[in-house]
Amino acid sequence: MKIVDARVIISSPGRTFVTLKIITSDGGVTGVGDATLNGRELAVAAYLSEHVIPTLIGRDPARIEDTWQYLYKGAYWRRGPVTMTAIAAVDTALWDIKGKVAGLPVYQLLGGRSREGVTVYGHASAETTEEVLTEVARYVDRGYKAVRVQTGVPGMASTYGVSPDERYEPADAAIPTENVWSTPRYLTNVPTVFARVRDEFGPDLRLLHDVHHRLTPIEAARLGKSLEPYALTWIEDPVPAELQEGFRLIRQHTTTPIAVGEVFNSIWDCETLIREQLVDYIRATVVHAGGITHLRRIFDLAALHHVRSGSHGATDLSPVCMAAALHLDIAIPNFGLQEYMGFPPEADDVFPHSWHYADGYLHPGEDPGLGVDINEQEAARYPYKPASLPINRLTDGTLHDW
Ligand code: GCO
Ligand code: MG
Repeated sequence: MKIVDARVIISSPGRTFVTLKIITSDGGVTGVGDATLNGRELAVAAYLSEHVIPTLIGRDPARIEDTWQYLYKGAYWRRGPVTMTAIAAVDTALWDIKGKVAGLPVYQLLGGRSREGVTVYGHASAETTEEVLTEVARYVDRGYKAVRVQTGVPGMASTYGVSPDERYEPADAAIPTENVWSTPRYLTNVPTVFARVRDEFGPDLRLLHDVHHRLTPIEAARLGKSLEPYALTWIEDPVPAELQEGFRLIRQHTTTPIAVGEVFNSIWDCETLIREQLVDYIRATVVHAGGITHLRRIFDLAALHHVRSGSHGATDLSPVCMAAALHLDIAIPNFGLQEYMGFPPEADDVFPHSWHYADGYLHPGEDPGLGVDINEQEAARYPYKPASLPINRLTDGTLHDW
């Protein structure tokens, strides 16, 4: 069996997704991989088309590990979001092919089921505390066991991650829009929000909060401390994570668990954090961290150090990535939680999938391979629409962390 062709499909069904499809010589067995890098989609598409696909033709698709090493070590320029997203797309598609050839869902190839379903968390966001209570209730009514809660910062015109729509779309314009941010106002407000939410919904509902990398370590320590009475499952991305050592300070001051990693591309981005047990959940995901092969390596390292998975699952990770994430989530021993924001209905049409939601859990389905495909005719109905993530400034105009 050989790879005879591969193509990159860019389509914007409600938002932009980049998909790699690999075609083999064997009776049309194909595999798909997500290659979406929000706001930088065409960079990955070019990397794949210009530099990767020509090297894939003629290769044996069964050699997943060797292909991974070939693309990682062979490029000389290791890591980085563009490279690792491209490698992830190839790796994911090859696992899809291997599953189809074996006649097994990918999770069976990863060691089989370790749990009955993948616990997910949904996103409750609203401008005010009063409104967000209604949003949380909507998730609870639909069976969610975990909810992420975000509100606007009082006095600020807009806040990232807060939207009147159920699915907030992070990339909202071709040229980045701007939000204004005040750390003091934010730090005063957040504990008041969680006091109300905990009071209203009782002790069992798992609550999460995303800081979007906006604090310094000492500010994050204060936030974690102030939230301790409300027993959050995690605070996410409390500080920018380029400096892994920064987490030591947060850790010394608070027992609120910490999640990090949606922007990580490789095991080297989280090696210190995991080895020193500075975080509780690692949020790296298939599409941005080198595919199933590499993410499995990260999760295995994490398992040695009491760190659990909590993979990113925003709308900009395609239904193909979600399928791959679920096969890993259901198989690994140290699964924690999976983010799930749902997809626009057009995206579900473009990507028919066997994974499904029921009563607080996602299930990968039993189809051979990943159980997801791209309907290219449908995809062609949604031409590429450029969109960028917003930026963030302090009240005096200083460009702030995202
Ligand atoms: C999350 C994320 C998203 C990201 C987005 C970037 O936790 O869901 O922070 O909101 O910002 O996926 O592309
Ligand atoms: Mg996040």
